[in-house]
Amino acid sequence: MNTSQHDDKPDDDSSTADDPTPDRSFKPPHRTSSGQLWWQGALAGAAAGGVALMFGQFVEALSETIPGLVLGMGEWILDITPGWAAEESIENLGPTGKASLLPGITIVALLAAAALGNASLRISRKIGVMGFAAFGILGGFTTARNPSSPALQSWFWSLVAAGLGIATLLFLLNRLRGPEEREQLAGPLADPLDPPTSRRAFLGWSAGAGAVAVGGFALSRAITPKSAAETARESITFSDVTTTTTTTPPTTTTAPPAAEATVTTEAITDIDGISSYVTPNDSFYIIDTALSPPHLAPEDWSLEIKGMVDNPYTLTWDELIAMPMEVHDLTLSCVSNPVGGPLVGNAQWLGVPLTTLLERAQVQPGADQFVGKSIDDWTAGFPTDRLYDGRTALLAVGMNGEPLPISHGFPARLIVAGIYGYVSAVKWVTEIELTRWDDFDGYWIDKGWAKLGPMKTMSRIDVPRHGSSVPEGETVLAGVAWSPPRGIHAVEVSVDDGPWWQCDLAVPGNDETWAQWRTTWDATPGRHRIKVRAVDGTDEIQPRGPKSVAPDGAEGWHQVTVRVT
Ligand SMILES: Nc1nc2c(c(=O)[nH]1)N[C@H]1C(S)=C(S)[C@@H](COP(=O)(O)O)O[C@H]1N2
Ligand SMILES: [Mo]
Repeated sequence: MNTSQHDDKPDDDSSTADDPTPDRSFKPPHRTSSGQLWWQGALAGAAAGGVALMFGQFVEALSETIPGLVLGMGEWILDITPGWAAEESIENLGPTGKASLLPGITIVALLAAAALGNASLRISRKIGVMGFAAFGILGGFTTARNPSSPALQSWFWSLVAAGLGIATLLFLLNRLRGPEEREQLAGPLADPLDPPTSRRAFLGWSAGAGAVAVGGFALSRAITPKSAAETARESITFSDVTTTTTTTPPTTTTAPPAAEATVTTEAITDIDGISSYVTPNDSFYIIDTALSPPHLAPEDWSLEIKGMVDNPYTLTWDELIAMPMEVHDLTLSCVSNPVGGPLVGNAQWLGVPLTTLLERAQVQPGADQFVGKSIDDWTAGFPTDRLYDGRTALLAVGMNGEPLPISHGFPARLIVAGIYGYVSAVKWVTEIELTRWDDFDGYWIDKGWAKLGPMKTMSRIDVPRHGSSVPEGETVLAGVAWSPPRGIHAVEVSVDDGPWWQCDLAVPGNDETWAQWRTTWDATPGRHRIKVRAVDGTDEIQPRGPKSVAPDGAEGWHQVTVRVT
């Protein structure tokens, strides 16, 4: 029909209409330039890849236990590259690296799919089919290897995703057939679209597939049901918990050695830009090796206390929250926090003292290491005698008046004053083992980090910010300083290597938290460098450094440069 559109190929109709067995092997549409071939194939491949990945997101959203294709891949990459960045950052990729891993995998997967689409169009569709099938197998492998995901279903849904990708790719490429081919396939009754119209149709279908991928991704986010852990967390109030301690925010100020502050507490705590005494849960730093945090419901949680103890036992959630608890303000820092960095926070923790748990277990002599292990097989250990020197050490269930957020270890974690998180603060903790110091090394130790991780004295300038401009005249300088469990005795600042002077301190209720400090400076025009250092509760000056974070924590006096106008 409509042969007028095929004037350039006058014998098209006759040759194909007479052929009872049309040749279905693909021939590249020679009428399109190779430039068009390049992007058309790539577009079809990327759209098909997007549809397959989107399907994986749906599986992740609806199953609760099967990771999506991207997450499965990310977990596998993290597992097969142990400590690949351990020399630079203790948290594998560091917080930003981890945040960009999943988007990075998505982009690489879409680029690979685009390359497959390109090759499918230029060389052979078999390449696209085989390539997508290979990705399906990789997806099956990576999603099924997670111990908490059902292997058979993970394999099945991953292969379905690959099949969807293949179907989408072939469908889109078929929109690109030239008229002669279409007629070869379907005979003279084929829909005789002109190449330009066909190309427009191809674009339309590809855009449609892309929209399905993007829309489906958004929808999979929206329909993700709450996990059992999230639902349980919302119903916990701790209203029946009895606490045997109380905490108070700072109410007095001091400026040692004068012991006489120049301002009220509010004049320190209310400064615009100073870190608040209590760090809100949603801005408390998060560091762990998990690509997505374990969702562990209290009814599925228990804590096994074992190893060198006379009375090993297992604690359930109901038993735990029936125990008398303590509440403590306590500052936690990551060993990879650089001087002036953000990986530190102060919170009010509710929990049971670890010594109470050990009393019941009856620790044997020689058990000089306390090891905690999490549901995701992460471990940390510290000397047992740290539990008996007076510092706070809790099996914590509450953070700032709420159940622990999922990402901070719900339903229970360890928290120990004055020891960096990597050797103490096990989140999602499910096991405590008493052992000998030489018999076990925690997760980060054989990756080159120090086995002992006492927190170093640190201070930070929050106000003014580094690189900011401040007006001439009296300028407020403010920040925080911490040295748990020794406490902060004084904070001093110096400008342009001039003399040090004492700051006002908002005095915290205990020595395990940070102290907010402030002072004023008569700013003169030009560029100036402001330095801070703290003096701890034993009158030791904060180490001058500078020393980088590996292997046992950064040292140095934080400084900011400002321009006074
Ligand atoms: N299960 C588990 N717990 C963990 C970690 C981890 O990787 N896995 N990281 C530790 C480290 S290095 C730090 S600094 C603290 C951080 O606790 P936060 O994320 O609640 O601030 O958690 C610790 N607990
Ligand atoms: Mo850490």
